[in-house]
Amino acid sequence: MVKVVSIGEILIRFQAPNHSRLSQTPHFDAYYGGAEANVAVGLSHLGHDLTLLSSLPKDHPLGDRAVQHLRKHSVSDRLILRDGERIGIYYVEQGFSNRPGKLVYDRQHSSILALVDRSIDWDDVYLEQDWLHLSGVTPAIDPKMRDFVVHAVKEANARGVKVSFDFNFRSKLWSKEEAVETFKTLLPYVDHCFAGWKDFVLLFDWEPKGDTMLEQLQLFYKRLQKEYDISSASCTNRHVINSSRHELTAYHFDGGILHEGKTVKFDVLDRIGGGDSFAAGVLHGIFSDMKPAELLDFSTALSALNHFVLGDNSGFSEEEVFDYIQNQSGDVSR
Ligand code: KDG
Repeated sequence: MVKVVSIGEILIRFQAPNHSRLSQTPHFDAYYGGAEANVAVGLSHLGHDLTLLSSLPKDHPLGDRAVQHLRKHSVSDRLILRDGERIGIYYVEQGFSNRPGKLVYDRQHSSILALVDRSIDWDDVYLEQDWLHLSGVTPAIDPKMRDFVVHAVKEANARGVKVSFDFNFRSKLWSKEEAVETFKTLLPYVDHCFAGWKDFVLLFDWEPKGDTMLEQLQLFYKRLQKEYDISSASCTNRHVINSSRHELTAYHFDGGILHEGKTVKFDVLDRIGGGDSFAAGVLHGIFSDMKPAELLDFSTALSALNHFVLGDNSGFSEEEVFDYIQNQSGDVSR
């Protein structure tokens, strides 16, 4: 069991049910999400000890409900401040066939910004912790969060706490230039990075060299290793056949070698949080000393499973993931 702190915002997703349109729906389904909280939930179900550092509004029923969400998944709320103005929300309209979905954020002035004004006791945050997980969503929320996140990774490094970072670029929250500047500041403190060469092409105006995806990724990860001393990295390459059928191949770079997973095709009920489940699967593989092939099978399967469940996080155990890898018939055992 590894002790992990994750830093990020818990958001409520209000989704127009049954593929109805946001502009027309008479009611919404509600789910609790947030990229880093999703990874925390995923890792907790895989047997690790998780704590989320965040803030939620005080004396607020939805803030209370978000705390219950963490507790239900055995993620510690020890580092959840009850402060700040409001809970962040996002609205989702699901696509169907070739009609694309829609996502609208409503998260300005949300409670997580209260973290910036507090003096955080980093000795307490990282007390007996092994690992910190972060993503590019948190520094994107507000310019004030950037320094906070950089400070958090430096404090982790100073205490020998390992750091994983998922680029998770959200173009609706910040510009490419802002993201690149922040990522370049953060990367030297990161041990494991979740990013693909497509992120590099988009964000760093990188000219891909090499003919195949594998060659391009290999060059990209070598560069991450050389310039930022990243020891391992992973990503998925997703091919969207249509909104309800996807194809996924995962890659993992470790010890200077790039490993490619098996390509899997699967039906999609809800794709949100699939990347966070992949990240939880990879981290679990690293924590459990899985060989690269097993780590890739495991994290790809966990990501696929997340697509079969409504909601941002799904909470599968290690046993359930291995069962799924061995028996993908979809039959119920009685
Ligand atoms: O990765 C899933 C997240 O994107 C979702 O839970 C909401 O954190 C979120 C965001 O900022 O998009």
